[in-house]
Amino acid sequence: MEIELTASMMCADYGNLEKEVKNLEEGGIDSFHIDIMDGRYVPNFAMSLNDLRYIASTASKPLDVHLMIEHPNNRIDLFLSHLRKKDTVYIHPEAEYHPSTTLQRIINAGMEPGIAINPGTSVETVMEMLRIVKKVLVMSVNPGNAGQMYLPYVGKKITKLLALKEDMDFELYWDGACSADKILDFAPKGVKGFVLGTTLLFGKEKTYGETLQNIRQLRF
Ligand code: S6P
Ligand code: MG
Repeated sequence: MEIELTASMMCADYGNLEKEVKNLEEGGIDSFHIDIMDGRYVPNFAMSLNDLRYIASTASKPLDVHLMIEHPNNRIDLFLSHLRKKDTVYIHPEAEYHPSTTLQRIINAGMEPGIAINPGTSVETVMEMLRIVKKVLVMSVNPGNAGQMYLPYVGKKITKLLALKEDMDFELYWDGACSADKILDFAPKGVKGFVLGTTLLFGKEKTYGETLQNIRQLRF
């Protein structure tokens, strides 16, 4: 079973960002997760446009841009102009009056559109958008910070989404407090990819290559 592993770059060492990107790519990462925050939609500022621009200029693997900002439609071109066709842009439907318009702009620009679903957001409220996107990012922590605890009630929602994914033609991705036991549990059920942060990848004794290899050797 092939799973996609994405590095949450807000957890990287900013004093050595070029080296971090290089080590992650050499270690076998599949993509770079860029957490853009505005201090309004979420109570934090993590990464912003210049961080995205720098990583886009130095990385050869795709970017996975997670917009945690209010009304992304107002400023989406700023982000899209630095991205490539293989990159993904996730929006939070609650942050926009007309989220399907924003998703269409991402599609028109040639990028992959996605929606991010907060722990407190039900599947029913995003149902129509599941037909528009190919990627759904399920938040297993509240958006805003790395290093939080997994919220167990999200598991039931993942089960619901897994039952819909074939018919509605999307893949499911996991964001937040991702540990090896979560990958062992949810990858066989059909979760396609996992965002790796402080729980499993960053700030550890092991090199990125060792950690990523260990994950890929997990027996499902
Ligand atoms: C949270 C953000 C996530 C975190 C990631 C960090 O707002 O969207 O992408 O960066 O969850 O991973 P961890 O293992 O520290 O929770
Ligand atoms: Mg994220």
